[in-house]
Amino acid sequence: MVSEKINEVINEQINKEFYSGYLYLSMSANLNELGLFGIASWLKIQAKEEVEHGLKLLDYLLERNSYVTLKQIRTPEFEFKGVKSVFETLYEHEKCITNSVMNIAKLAEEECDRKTLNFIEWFIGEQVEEERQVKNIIKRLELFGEEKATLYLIDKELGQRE
Ligand code: OFO
Repeated sequence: MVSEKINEVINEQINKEFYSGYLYLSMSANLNELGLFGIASWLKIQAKEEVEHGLKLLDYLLERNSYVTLKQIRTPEFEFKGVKSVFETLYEHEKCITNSVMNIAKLAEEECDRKTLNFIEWFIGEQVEEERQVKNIIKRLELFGEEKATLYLIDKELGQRE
């Protein structure tokens, strides 16, 4: 069993992962409406990954004979202000998630809970990768601008994600 504190932060993290899924999905639907099908598809795939992260945390609690408390998922706060702004919003969001995951690791370290520490390492690696991916898209949009031709190419490229 994990400690009460770790149990609580993991339950909060489950909620944050499902919220992330909601956020990516709401953006995906919006971009789909605008005709940016490739970026919409990229975002939808990421939404599925976020839900997987939530399930991975949930399974971990069950494996440790701990308690799963599913809290309410809030409505994503998102208003379309351009493609770069979508990824900037996501970058800030992912940085918050990274901090949140780091806090779980810190707590596990303080409590000498090696199992949780090992488990959460995977999430830290995943966050580093996600921040890098999103930042790379922003860099390219900054470099090439948000002209129609650029968006067309980026949309095509991101649409190849499987
Ligand atoms: Fe955004 O990746 Fe989950 O944690």
